[in-house]
Amino acid sequence: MAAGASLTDARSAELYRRAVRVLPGGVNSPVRAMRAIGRDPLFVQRAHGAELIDVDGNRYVDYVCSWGPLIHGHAHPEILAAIADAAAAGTTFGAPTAGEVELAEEVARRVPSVEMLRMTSSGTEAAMSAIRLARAATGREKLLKFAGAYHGHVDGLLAQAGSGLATQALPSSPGVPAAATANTLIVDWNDAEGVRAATAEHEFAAILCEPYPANMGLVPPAESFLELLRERADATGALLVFDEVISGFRLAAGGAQELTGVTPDLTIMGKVIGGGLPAAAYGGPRSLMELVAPAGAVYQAGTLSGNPLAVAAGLATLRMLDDAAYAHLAARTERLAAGLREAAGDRPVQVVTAPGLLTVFFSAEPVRDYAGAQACDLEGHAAWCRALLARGVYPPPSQFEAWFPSLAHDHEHLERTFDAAAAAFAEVL
Ligand code: KE4
Repeated sequence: MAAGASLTDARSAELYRRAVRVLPGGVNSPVRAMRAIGRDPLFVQRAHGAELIDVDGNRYVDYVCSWGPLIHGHAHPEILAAIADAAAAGTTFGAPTAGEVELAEEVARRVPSVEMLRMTSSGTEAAMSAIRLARAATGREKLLKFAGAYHGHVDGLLAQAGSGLATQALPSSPGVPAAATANTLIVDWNDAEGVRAATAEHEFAAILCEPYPANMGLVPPAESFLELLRERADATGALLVFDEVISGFRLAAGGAQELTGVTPDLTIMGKVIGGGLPAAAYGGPRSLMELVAPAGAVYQAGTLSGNPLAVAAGLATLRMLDDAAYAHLAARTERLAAGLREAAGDRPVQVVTAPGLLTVFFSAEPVRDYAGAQACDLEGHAAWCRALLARGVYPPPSQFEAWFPSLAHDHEHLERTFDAAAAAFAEVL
């Protein structure tokens, strides 16, 4: 697609007209609607490797990659073959399979703090269940989370900060009863004093965080911040819960807890673990996980939990993630960041990166927390994303998300990205 070319999106537009009559906002998950960047969604026809092709035949270098699962890119032949082989043996049994044991053993090898896990079909379910387990294990009810962190759409986590520091949170969505968030308290990310005050005042069942938050855009933990969470959890009898749905198996083989050396009590996993099919999990030491039914009394269940096709895709995905893959992904992400910084020149933009993750904040100042992300030039970011789409690059359509480069993004994909980014910056800033 020539630089500056506008998108031909007639087929997407026609599908969207039909979609909004039968799907809320025309989509099955809000961010896909592209409302945050001021355009209607593009409907995907197919994808392979780092490339996405929409129903109008427009080709894109894809940096959403289904929001993280596709660390090997789209339609990887080994993953497709694993899914096909599993499907030939049946799609679901409602009974245990060897694959579920193998996947749990594979995860335990990569994430030593996860001696045992329970699979679910979504990250939301895994987060909800991990919180229930933490409450059962501690006999406490209160939960500390961080502003801007997203852990799925369970009622108690659809919460916004209360009126004052360390006061009970308020629902952030209609339909969430005040009672559901009354035990949730919210502190700003990277606010050490806020954490100290909240954990001095309240007895928490859990301190829950994305160790490398990517749902306010990518905002890495400040120096020693995760260590502080570990120390406050130990000092007060709370469990430290890492939501590694995004960071897990991406930042490193063992996720953020390997990269930082800070070990949580429970880990929430998703995305990569299912290799692009619906799968997630929560896990930790046997002493905690054996409280979960039927070993213990904490009830949690799921018809398709540990689905054989998702397990096959997850196993194929993890088994290809060796040290060389992580080194390659980290180097590729750094190259992407460097090229985007060069394309931005001296414009008020912050390119933040971690292995396999990146965010371009439209901000003159570094972003340290959710308020900083909210203060970005959201209109400028939206215009830049629209300009990237018109030039064949598909960025995450929100300032509060991360780019997900994959092992399929090669030199040519990055060069196309840099050319489009430079032209888009010139157009909007
Ligand atoms: P799911 O229920 O969507 O499988 O997982 C929820 C979840 C939990 N924890 C973290 C850290 C997450 O990022 C997510 C979901 N991530 C979003 C993207 N930021 C999924 C995209 C969407 O909602 O459509």
